[in-house]
Amino acid sequence: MTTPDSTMNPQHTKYCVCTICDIGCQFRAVVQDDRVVRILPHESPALARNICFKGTAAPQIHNHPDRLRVPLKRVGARGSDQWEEISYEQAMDEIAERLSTIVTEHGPESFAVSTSGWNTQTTHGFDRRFMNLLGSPNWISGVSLCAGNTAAVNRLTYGWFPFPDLLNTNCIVLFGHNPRKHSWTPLFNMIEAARDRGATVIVLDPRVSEQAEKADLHLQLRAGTDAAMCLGWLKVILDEGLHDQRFIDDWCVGFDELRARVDEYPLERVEEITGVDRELIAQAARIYANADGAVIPWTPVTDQQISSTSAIRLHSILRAVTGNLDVVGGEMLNGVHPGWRTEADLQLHDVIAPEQRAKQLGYDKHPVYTYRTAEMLRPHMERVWGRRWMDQVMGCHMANPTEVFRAMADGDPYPIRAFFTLGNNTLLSYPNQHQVHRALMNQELIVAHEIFMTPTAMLADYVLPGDVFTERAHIADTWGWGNRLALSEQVVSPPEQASSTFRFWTDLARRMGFAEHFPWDDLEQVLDHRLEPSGRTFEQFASTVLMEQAPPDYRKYRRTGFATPSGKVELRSSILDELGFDPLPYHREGPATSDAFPYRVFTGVREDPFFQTGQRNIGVLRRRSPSPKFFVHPDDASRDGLVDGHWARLETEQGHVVAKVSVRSEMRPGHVRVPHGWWYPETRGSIELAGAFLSSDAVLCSDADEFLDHEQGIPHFKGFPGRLVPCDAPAGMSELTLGG
Ligand SMILES: Nc1nc2c(c(=O)[nH]1)N[C@H]1C(S)=C(S)[C@@H](COP(=O)(O)OP(=O)(O)OC[C@H]3O[C@@H](n4cnc5c(=O)[nH]c(N)nc54)[C@H](O)[C@@H]3O)O[C@H]1N2
Ligand SMILES: Nc1nc2c(c(=O)[nH]1)N[C@H]1C(S)=C(S)[C@@H](COP(=O)(O)OP(=O)(O)OC[C@H]3O[C@@H](n4cnc5c(=O)[nH]c(N)nc54)[C@H](O)[C@@H]3O)O[C@H]1N2
Ligand code: SF4
Ligand SMILES: [Mo]
Repeated sequence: MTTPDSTMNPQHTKYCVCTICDIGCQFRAVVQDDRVVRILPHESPALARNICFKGTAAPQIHNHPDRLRVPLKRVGARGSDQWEEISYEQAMDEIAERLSTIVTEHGPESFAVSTSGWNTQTTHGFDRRFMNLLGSPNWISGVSLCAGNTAAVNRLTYGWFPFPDLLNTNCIVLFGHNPRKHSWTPLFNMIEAARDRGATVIVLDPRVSEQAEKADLHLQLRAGTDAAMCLGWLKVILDEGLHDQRFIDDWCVGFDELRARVDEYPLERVEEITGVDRELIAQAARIYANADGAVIPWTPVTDQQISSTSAIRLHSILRAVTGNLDVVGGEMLNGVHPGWRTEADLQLHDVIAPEQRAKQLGYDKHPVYTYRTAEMLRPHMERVWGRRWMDQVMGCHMANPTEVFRAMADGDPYPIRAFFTLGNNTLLSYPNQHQVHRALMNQELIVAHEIFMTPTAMLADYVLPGDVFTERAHIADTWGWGNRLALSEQVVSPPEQASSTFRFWTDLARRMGFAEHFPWDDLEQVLDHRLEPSGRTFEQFASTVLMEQAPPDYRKYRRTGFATPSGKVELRSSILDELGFDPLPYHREGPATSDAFPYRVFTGVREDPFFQTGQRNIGVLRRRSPSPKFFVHPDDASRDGLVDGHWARLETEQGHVVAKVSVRSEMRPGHVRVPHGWWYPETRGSIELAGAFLSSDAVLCSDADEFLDHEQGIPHFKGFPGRLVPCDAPAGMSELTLGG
């Protein structure tokens, strides 16, 4: 008897780098008849555990019946989700023509792009390249709220964004950061290994998170008070002489001024602000400062709060004054792989005219994350790192998202009329969703490059179907942050007319007069170009390397100095000073709670089955977490009549959303967690924009000036005032019946 299998072609296996989330595990894809049938762990025992159940669901995601396969053109009113199928060539011709008209009429700055870049893998270098040739500085990204802004702020202090040496460290400090078995698995595995080796783990979190539960010390601080906590740690460290005086004398500037600022934060004050016992604060600071090699890994919680710039700077300052910079077990200033051209090297930032750069929205008001600061750092970056425009974690010099959405919605200070979104669910991915919606509704041209029909794509004029990571060749380089290169092979063909963002930008650029700057015909040619400094082609790389990393080179600053104006670690930032901001770190209290809005609301606690706004349509994942949840403490729940498993409405001055109540003793009383990224793909066609406004945290978060960090213009997601009331399930919700 013939089994169905024996009639098929044999299976084969290749290596890919997963982009379902942004940590990029390398694993094996098993292929049969041009289809990924299964995902297997890495063969190397060191890497085999770096895989989660989202990664193994790649076949269900990539082969899902909802995958977009052909270009779509809007036929009904914007957002009505009515489309006609058109050819890729027609779509590209029309997009090029319409964009040219808008740019001619309103100037190149009237064109904005939003992308995150890690899932499309090829977007980032090429979109900026195109925009720089065109003359538009208005590029924004989700990394403005996640690591990209940490990178930019770290550079103010010591000219680079370091990578924690988790393999050798003796102490790990997690500010909220909570990697788990199915959330940033490789990082979770590294923390577990360090713990097994005897490293101390300190967690600061208003909740008893998974990491807090296992920690040696847990400081259950009030949300949004991380900067004050760091100032308290510094107070202990400096008062007790636990700092590295020699490193400070030789390599830091501004120590006396820092000391004076730190003295404004005695532990009584820090205890009052953070709600953590002063003895516990002192104990944690001592453990960190006394460890022989300690790290404060990057965390999103300080990227998303009102004192973000100060809090991130305080992490940098703690690293420096305790002598943990560029040492074994500390924070490594690696630079990039010497045999590799980064995305920044593709971007052509010297081509855009300086006066166009200065039109970047945010350049005047919130400059730290814009071209303005990057221009100030340029000679120092070149001196130390050999690159004028280093774009660590995808975006160190972008427009301020809030200002971009205001310009799109209201034409203030100038109109933005065309908006492209690639691999980003823009509507749900920034604060003030109602404003983002108005901004999108007010555009003449929106193009979305997507793999699924998201609420954002529903608002577009053209939706172009994207390929996925198994359908294109790539070398993953930790987005310009680390110096590791990992091979990702194309294993199957993309469906019908789906293609990469590289193809999109190239085809658009060639239609708009920039052909000579887009000479590469396919991704392998691009990879040949990027590998050229190493003397290898992509084919040679792919046949010899799965993953490689340049060897560590500690204390390089002794040869080069730091990439700051003084060449030293700037405890007092000369750049912040020149920009007119406080050059020393401080704590700023978020908007106060009141009788009307008694809770401190924070967004986050990522859910294992989903990455950000994605995968709510993938049955095998959604069944693990069918509905969004608010977390509240039992005392708060009983006072407010909230019942576990029942629906409630969370209201802020900005708006309201619904989710199910999850009563949890792990929560700090008075706090409520709202999840990020919820919409309901199963309601497409019955609820407007597939329920994009029902449960999305972005509806609640304000981007009014009093909610923004001064220096970067980052919104306060960690502890804004809100109230919870019981309510009925939202109307029109169908029974969950999802394929895949
Ligand atoms: N309100 C609010 N905003 C936030 C956050 C928050 O907590 N609240 N979190 C912030 C954080 S931490 C981050 S990292 C960012 C994340 O921002 P993003 O990384 O942009 O994540 P999403 O907004 O979910 O959008 C990703 C989209 O890419 C699509 N996609 C996936 N793979 C591919 C591909 O290969 N090609 C193409 N073309 N598309 C693909 C998915 O279908 C999905 O719609 O958001 C930030 N924004
Ligand atoms: N499965 C899965 N894994 C993911 C993601 C995903 O979407 N799904 N997303 C990835 C991405 S892009 C990111 S950025 C990371 C984010 O993942 P994490 O770094 O773990 O961040 P969150 O899950 O948002 O929240 C972490 C903790 O911060 C605490 N917290 C809230 N407010 C504060 C505060 O003000 N201060 C302090 N110190 N703590 C606070 C919360 O209680 C929570 O326990 O996860 C990554 N991993
Ligand atoms: S943690 Fe999971 S989703 Fe993220 S890259 Fe690894 S396998 Fe993919
Ligand atoms: Mo993130």
